[in-house]
Amino acid sequence: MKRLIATALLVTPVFAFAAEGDNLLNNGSFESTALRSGGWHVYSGIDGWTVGRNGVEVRNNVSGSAVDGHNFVELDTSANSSISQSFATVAGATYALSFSYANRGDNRGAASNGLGWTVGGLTGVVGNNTSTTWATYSTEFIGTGQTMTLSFAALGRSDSFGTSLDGVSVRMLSAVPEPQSMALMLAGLAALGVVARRRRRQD
Ligand SMILES: [Ca+2]
Ligand SMILES: [Ca+2]
Repeated sequence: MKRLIATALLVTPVFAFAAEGDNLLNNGSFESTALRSGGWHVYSGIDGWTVGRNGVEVRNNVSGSAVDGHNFVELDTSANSSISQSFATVAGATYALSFSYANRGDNRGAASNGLGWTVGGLTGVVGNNTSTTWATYSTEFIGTGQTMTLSFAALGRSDSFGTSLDGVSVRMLSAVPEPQSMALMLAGLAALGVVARRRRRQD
């Protein structure tokens, strides 16, 4: 019986679909914009992202260094702005959101800084301080089965100095088992139970 339980435990993970998927976001590290090192520019549009009214400032190792690749962005451009990106989801699947943020060395104080984020009814604020060290924020959310949207917005005083953002990713952590697979798994476990009962009777 112990061996049967061990077998069941070995078999079960096959049906758990535990695998970290690719980044579902396009241009999550903001590398698709060609900028010379030390260059920066405010764009009304960049690959992958829907850009807010005041644009998005892409920087290549100026007023800070990218945490991933060469480029990163700031959303307090000439004034507070925002970016968002939508992606398809599987109902009930678990997704991991991760991104890095830091304040520029010449920041204008905590009241000028801060980055708000939102996805699927979850929301949060990071960077509303004076730290210039990149920090990574991670959380998980559940897919609705519909297209979901991840948004970032500059918070704090709108004064052209704000919190930097880089390395944004959304990955599927685990999908819900397909009904067929679930039926197969239950049938397998039931079969193991029958064998175990037979063995007990024989014992
Ligand atoms: Ca980057
Ligand atoms: Ca600001």
